[in-house]
Amino acid sequence: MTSVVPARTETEGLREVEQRVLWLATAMIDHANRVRTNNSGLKVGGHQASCASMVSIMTALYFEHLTAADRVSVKPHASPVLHAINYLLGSLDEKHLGTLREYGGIQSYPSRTKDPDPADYSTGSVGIGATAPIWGAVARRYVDTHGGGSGTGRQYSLLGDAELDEGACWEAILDPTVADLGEVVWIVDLNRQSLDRVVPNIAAHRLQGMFTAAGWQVITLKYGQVLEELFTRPGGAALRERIDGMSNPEYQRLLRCTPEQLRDRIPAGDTAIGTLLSDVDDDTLATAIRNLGGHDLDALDSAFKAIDDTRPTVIFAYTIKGYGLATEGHPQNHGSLLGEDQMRQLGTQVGADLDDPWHRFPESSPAGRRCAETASRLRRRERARVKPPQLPADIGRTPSGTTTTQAALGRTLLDLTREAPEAAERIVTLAPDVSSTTNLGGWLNKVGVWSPAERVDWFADDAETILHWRERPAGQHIELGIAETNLVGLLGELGSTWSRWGQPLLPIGVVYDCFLGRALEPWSFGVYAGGQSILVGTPSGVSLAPEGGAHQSVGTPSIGLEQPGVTSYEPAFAVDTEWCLLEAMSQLGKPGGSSSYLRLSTRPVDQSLASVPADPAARERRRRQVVGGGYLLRRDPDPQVTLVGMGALMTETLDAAGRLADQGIGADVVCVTSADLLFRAHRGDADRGVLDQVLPAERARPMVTVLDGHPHALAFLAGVNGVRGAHLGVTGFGQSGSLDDVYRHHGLDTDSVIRAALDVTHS
Ligand SMILES: Cc1ncc(C[n+]2csc(CCOP(=O)(O)OP(=O)(O)O)c2C)c(N)n1
Ligand SMILES: [Mg+2]
Repeated sequence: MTSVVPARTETEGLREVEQRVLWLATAMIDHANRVRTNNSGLKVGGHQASCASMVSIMTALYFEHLTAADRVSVKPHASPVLHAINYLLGSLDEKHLGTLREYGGIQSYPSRTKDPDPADYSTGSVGIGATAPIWGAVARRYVDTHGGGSGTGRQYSLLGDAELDEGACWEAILDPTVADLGEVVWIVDLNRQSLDRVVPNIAAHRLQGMFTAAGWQVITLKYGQVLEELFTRPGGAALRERIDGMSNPEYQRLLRCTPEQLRDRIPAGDTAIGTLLSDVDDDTLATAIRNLGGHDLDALDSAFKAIDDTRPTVIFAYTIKGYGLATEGHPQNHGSLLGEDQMRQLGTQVGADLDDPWHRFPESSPAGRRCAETASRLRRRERARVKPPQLPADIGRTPSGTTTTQAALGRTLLDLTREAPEAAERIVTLAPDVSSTTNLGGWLNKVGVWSPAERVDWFADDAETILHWRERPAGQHIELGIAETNLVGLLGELGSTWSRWGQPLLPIGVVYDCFLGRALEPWSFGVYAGGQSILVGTPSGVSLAPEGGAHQSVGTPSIGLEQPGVTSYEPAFAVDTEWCLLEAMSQLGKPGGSSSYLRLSTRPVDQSLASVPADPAARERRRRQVVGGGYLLRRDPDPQVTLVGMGALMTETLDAAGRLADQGIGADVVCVTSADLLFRAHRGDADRGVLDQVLPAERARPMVTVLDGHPHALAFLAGVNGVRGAHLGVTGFGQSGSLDDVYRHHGLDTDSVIRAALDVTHS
């Protein structure tokens, strides 16, 4: 009979640290669910099994390999493992350990902004946290090539295997910039279980091939040293073949068998395997069958040492969900919790005490020393924060003639390079293959496309090339493939450089407004995680008429109004667009800052419809109203109706007011620039002042609201002064056609506005 030789790591305290991390993570969840008073009767929850499968990986990474310059994204359900490690490293106070999932306590999923201990990336939306370090790496390189200060270091992503089901992962892996990011390391916790099931055919070799094809280094940690040693014995090759060939569920079932059952099931009639196993004692057999590479600290050590930093690396670490716990390998263990007896049994197994669960290692013990050494290795130096640049509130131009809000975006960016060069240097624009169609061409020609290394522009001498694609490290536009999830992933990270490296950027991403929905969840998650950015949806609505129904956005004004952490604007005129953009930019890159969404249009609008006051004080008053949410654009001496328009439909709104006046029906006209800000004022979340100016109570009249989007977004305005309202907008999918055709189709043309006004005034 043979037994297991103690590994190097056991003599250096690492094994003890690993066991304590397992204990602390499990006990934190136990405390939250079983010990802490719970008056609501609602399940608190937590994921002991998901934690257990990541414990060895994180112990080996943090306590042996990580450096202070590295950053780590931890899979959502392993947050207690991160807290346990931070506690052992002295960066989380004991008082927090009993607060998991409590109001104001440590978070269910790692949170950069809410947890009291360091979490480099927020995770929780599977696939998004996993890809964040890729965008963190790009953002860091961008900062490095624009003044520096961000340093170097690996960007680790510790992800669950089922996260690879998410398209976000593959969108990111396939982006052409990513294959050059040697600092990116993904470690896949390959426990072959997702939330509901043991994944029958995870086909690791197929995944490996996909990463290889994308230019990644692939390292696979399948078996641990105990099994590897058995494979070298007579019958070992057959044993390996047998285990390799097993389905995942069959393997998982073995984890719940007695040694006697194992001796019966594993050989499956193969006498060589039977003989081999008969030479192994029960304990070794039980250890061997669960001896996977992702739980072998020495194997993990070798894998980390094998990472070459010339290209991204993925380590497939085979693990067992619930490793070391009574729930180990059970198909439904995702959310299952140990009972008191099982906790006591775990305590005995790992040398911990349920009645004194947060006990620390003595400082002089090998484990205590390892914790202290690791803490000192991982200590980060404080970074001084550069203040966001000074931005003008008003560049001072007054656009005339006919133009679009989309054109105003490009114009304003270009103007800033002349009028506020220091601020302009902090702007970085991003597009998922739509720079030219969203009017960024002029800006791109001026600032160039960003690339970590200079690239030859083979069309530089082609006189017929209007858009110059100069790729260089000083460039300020980042071009991505057509992947909106990547766009907002990078947007969030560029919007976090102020907090990570002390370098504020002003990131502006453009997307066709109809694809905002696709970008929304990851963008929202990025905003939740602290990224501050501007997202521009353009062109929008049905006003891109001939483009047709496939490209028309309907619900985005409501989305903008409802999205937390974001202020949304939908200006109608060029100068209003400039002011809103400058206001949005002034909110970026600082503690307490926020993001914005601008909904723009390609609809040409006569700028004289909203002539800007010439007097500087009156102009400034208008600007303040514009960035505050809206302004009273037309005052009738004897108003009978209030017409409220937004964005592209101001032309029809004003036209209707003129024709109503011709019929003797006076109409005030309000131009809304931000339904979001007006709603906040209406609700009492912001100063009501803007509403007193936009909809003064003494001028309250029946109201018609008009926008190129779902009418619901402006309908609340009738409630400001409690007037009767009619609400025009888009409620169905659309058609291609001329602007007139399309507006008529949706009941947004001037005639429809007039009819609605007559209806509400009972004229
Ligand atoms: C976008 C998204 N969809 C669904 C979920 C719910 N969810 C959380 S974890 C999980 C399964 C994760 O499995 P895996 O990544 O393999 O983690 P592990 O087995 O380590 O728990 C699911 C479906 C989520 N958090 N985010
Ligand atoms: Mg899994």
